[in-house]
Amino acid sequence: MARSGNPEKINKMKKYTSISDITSLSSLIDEALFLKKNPYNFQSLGKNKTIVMLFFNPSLRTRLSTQKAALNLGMEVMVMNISDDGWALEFEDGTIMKNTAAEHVKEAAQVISQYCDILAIRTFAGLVNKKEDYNEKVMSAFVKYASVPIVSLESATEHPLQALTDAITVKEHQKKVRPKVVLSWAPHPKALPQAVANSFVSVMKLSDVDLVITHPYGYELHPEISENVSIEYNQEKAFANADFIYTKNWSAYTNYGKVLTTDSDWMINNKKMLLTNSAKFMHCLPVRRNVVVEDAVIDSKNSLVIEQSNNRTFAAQVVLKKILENG
Ligand code: SN0
Repeated sequence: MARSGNPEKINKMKKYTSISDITSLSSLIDEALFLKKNPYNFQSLGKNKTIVMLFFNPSLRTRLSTQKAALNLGMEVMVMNISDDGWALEFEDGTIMKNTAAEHVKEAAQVISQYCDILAIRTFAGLVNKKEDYNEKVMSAFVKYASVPIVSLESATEHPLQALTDAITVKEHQKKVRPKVVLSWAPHPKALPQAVANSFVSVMKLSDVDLVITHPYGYELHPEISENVSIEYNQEKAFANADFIYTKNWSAYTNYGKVLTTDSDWMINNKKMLLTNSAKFMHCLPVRRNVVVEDAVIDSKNSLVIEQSNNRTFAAQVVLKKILENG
C-alpha cells in the first residue's frame, strides 16, 4: 500500500518478494530513474557484500539485469542453477527423506545464508497444485529459514521486479496524468504462470492509471488481485483509447493451470493497435512472435519491450540498494 510517513523509513526493505513489500511506489520509481542517470553513484554501498542468485528455472533478462544491478552497486555476485547443479530439495516438515530429495530447505537456506548478504531466487509455479503455488511453497520456505533478505526473481504467483520495471516504464512514457493501461491476455501454446499478470495488476493498482484487464472467459485472475479492476471480455472494446497495451499470456486460475483456448483471434496485431490512442506496446519477454504478438507490432516504434528490458537493471538496483541500506 502506498503510504506516507517518516522519509527515513520509506522503502527501507527487509525483503522484496511481493508488490506489498513496497511502501512508496512513487519514491521507488523516482529513485530508480535517478539510478538510471547515475548508475555508479553508490559503488561503495555494495563493497564486500555478496548476492547469491538461485535459479530453479530458466532466465535471461532477470539473471543478467540483476547481476548488472549488483555490479553497479559494487557487489559480488554468485549464481547457481540449483535445479541442475544442487541437491534435490525437500520442503515438507517431518518427512522421512528416503526418496529423491537429498537435502531439506531448512539446512539449504541457512547454509546459503552463510555465504551471502542477499539471496535472490527464481522459482516458477508448478501449475498443478493451486494451494501449493499460492502458498508460495518454495519462496516462503526460503523466507522462513534464510537469515539474509530474500529477493524474488519470479515466484509461483508474483514477479515483483518485472512489475516495478513496468511501473517505471509507464511513468517514463506516459503523456497524460491518468493514462489508460490495458492488460491483455494473448494466446500461447504452453500453460504459463499467472505471476507476471498478478504483479502487473498489483503495481498498477498503486499507480494513477485507468486499468482495464481483457481476457477470454475462464481466465479471471485471483479475485483478490483483480478486485476493483474493470474486466472487459471484448478485447477490441478494451483497446479503445488505450495509452498502453501490456500483453501477457497466463493459464487459468479457476480451472487451475489449464490452457482453455489458443484462439489466434486474441493475438495482438496492428489492426487492434489502431483502435488505441497510439498505444505503447509492452511485454515482459520472452515472447512468441506471431502467436502472442504480430511482428509489425513488436517491431513498431511504439514497442517498449527493449526499454522494459533496460529498466530491469534499475528496478533491481533500487531494490538491492534499499535492502543494503536497511542492513
Ligand atoms: C515465464 C512466465 O512466467 O510466463 C517467464 C516470464 C518472465 N515465461 C515463460 O515461461 C515462457 C516460456 C515459453 O515457452 O514461451
